[in-house]
Amino acid sequence: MTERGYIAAMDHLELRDDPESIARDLVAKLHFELAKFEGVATTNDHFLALAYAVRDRMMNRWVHGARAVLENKQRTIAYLSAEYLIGPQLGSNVQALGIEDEVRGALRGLGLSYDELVEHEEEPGLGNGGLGRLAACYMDSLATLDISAVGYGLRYEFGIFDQQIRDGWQVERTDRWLRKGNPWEIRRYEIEHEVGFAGRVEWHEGAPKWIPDRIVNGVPYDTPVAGYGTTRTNFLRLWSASAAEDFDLDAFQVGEYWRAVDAKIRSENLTKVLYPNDSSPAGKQLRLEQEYFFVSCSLQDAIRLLQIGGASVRELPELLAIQLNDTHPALAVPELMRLLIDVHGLTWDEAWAITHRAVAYTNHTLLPEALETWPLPLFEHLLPRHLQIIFEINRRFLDEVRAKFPGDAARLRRMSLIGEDGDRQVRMAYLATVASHRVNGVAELHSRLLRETVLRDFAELWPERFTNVTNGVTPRRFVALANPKLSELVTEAIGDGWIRNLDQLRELEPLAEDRAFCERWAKVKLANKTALATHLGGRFDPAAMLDAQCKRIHEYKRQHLNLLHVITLFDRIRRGEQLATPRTIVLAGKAAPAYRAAKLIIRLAHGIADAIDADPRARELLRVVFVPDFSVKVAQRIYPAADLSEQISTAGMEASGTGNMKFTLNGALTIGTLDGANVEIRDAVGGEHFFLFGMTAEEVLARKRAGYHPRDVHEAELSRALDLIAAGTFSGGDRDMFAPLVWDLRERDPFLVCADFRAYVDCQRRVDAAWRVPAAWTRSSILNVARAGRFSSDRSIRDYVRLIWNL
Ligand code: NBG
Repeated sequence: MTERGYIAAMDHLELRDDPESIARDLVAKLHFELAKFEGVATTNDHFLALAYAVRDRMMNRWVHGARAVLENKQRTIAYLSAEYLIGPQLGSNVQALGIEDEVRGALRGLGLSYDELVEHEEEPGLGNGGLGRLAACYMDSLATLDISAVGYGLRYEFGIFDQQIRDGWQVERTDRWLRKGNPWEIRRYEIEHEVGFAGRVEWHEGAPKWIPDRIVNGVPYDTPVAGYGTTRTNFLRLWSASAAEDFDLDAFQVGEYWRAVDAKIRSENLTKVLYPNDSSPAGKQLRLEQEYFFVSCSLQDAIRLLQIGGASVRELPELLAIQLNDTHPALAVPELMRLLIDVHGLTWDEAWAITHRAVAYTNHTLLPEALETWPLPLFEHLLPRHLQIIFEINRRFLDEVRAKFPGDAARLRRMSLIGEDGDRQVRMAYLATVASHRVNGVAELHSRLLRETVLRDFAELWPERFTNVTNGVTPRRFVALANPKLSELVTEAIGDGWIRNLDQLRELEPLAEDRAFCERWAKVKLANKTALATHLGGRFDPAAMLDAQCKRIHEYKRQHLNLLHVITLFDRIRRGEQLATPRTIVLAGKAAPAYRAAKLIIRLAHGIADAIDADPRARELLRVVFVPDFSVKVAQRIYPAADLSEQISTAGMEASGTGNMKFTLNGALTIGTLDGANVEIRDAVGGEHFFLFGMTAEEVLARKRAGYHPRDVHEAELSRALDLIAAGTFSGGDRDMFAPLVWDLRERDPFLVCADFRAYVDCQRRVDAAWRVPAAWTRSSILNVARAGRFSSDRSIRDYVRLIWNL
């Protein structure tokens, strides 16, 4: 095609944003893309047609952004993450384009409802929780801050399971998110990368050559990520596995048709399903295959992009910053080394210098069971060449340690990339740390504990390598989109600059003293609560305090501590105490399918809800509502409605939390421990506007070291609560159902639920008292929002730029 012809044709492609043009385009999509007409078109057809019309309006920007990456004009961030929880896209894309009024107008003209189509969209659940959502917030901020970035990941055919509740139990259902089509993604047919598995390594004239015995192709699907208030549009590039050869011809010829397609099925299984973050990562070959597959595709792709732009691999660190989102992509280290040495012919030292300058690692957990290690035999079988490379990295690394700490054999053993405790394993966090030029935790406390505990030896060796970037959340989705009423009020008061510069919320501070403003603020909250109550079928009174805990169900997050408080309130009511503050306790979250204790906690929440419902006095004052199938979409409904945010993990265990920030930014007050980013939230909003309780991380450690046993906690209300559970009060008389839970709390209590019980319950009394002074509560709510600007993911990304990426 000639450039002249192209430009001339492009001239006619101008898409206008007035309602009439949008309506015309929508109908054209219905007709030309979907082959539907008025009368037979379903809601899904209308949704798809609108999505296509919106996507077209993103294309100009998108093509532009892709060109900037190709032309190597600035350093591009290659964000490597096994999870992206991006949420529904229609609303946020319309928001980024700034055409909501026009789209609403267009739909009105067609007799359709925008809200209904937004509600119709099924979100891609390509992540488990905070980690995946963080990646999505960062993609949003990168685009909004006009930074060139590609988010690399996996296109799971089935994302995180759908949670249903049957008789109070969690039941998992396959998440078939693609079954009605995905209008946002574009498959790139011209790009395909080969990824090898297993086989052997041969040496030719001193050079290693890996001969894999299985090849899987990676094909990319791109999803645009539009910046807000800028034309920058980056993209997510998610890899899907496709068989290298659709048929094994030999097998086909002997008539074994089933065997002919066997290889295809096996290859494509690779990206079938997201791992739902179960207790232990060991023994999961498919997971290791997924991790290698996505890392290899992504690095091959990044190098390809660089070369299209005319650069050589030696320039890689100038043009690319590779960020490892936890250790799931840590195989990027040996894979980049392999590509540079075996494929591009560099020496070890050259390759190592490039890798070290390009790669940085973010740690997201201190929990030992969540730190990835791979059994050596499995690793060697699947990735023989990579294991050689890791051995060589380890040999050189241990030499460095030996030079700095001569004669310290224990230290060498502790730091080795190959763990020797029991069976030998590859330690992925150590591998990532050794290769990276920067390692960060995700909140001040977490980064400190990382340096002092899990990575202590490494921090002693390379103190300058360690840094902190406190997590953040995007105000576009979690305030502007999720909470239009509050956003309107804020914008009316201080203008709309806060959406791109969240520190401007500070200007709300004086308004906390303004009676009229406070009243309007309280009205917005009530309206949001009413909307949630209606959505949930009117199961609670919006005037009651809405107390919410929404996150994955995990013992360290202590949903059971929350439930013990609810039981205590229930018990007090039954014993005739006058409860002055009515509460609705909203719980939401998924339990990993193999995590029995977590599933039992969900069952207990339902048992308590039923017991309260059955008691006429209790149900006047207390309500427990479990909202099933927590997702980004559900979260967007709950945050705006919450009065109280439960952030009650055992201190030292929650790396950061990001739900805590989302609740705060929507005007909820927090009851929380000094854990993760709670510490910084409390510092920011002020201690008098935050309900603090419980042991500190240091106290938790000391208590455990001193030999903690829950038996030593003497709390009458706690004993009563546990007795009620054990007696079958919440299980229709069944004394066995919750026995494991009660036993664990009485005999082990690894998360110190019993030890923190009294402090928690007393703190809840302070919450109740505060709630009874509505004016003061509202004032605190406003000040929480006004002072939480630093929890924008824009600030986090600026920190990454400054401390890690050197853009
Ligand atoms: C999670 C932490 C959260 C944190 C998110 C995002 C993992 C491994 N870690 O506290 O538990 O907010 O990461 O950093 O999912």
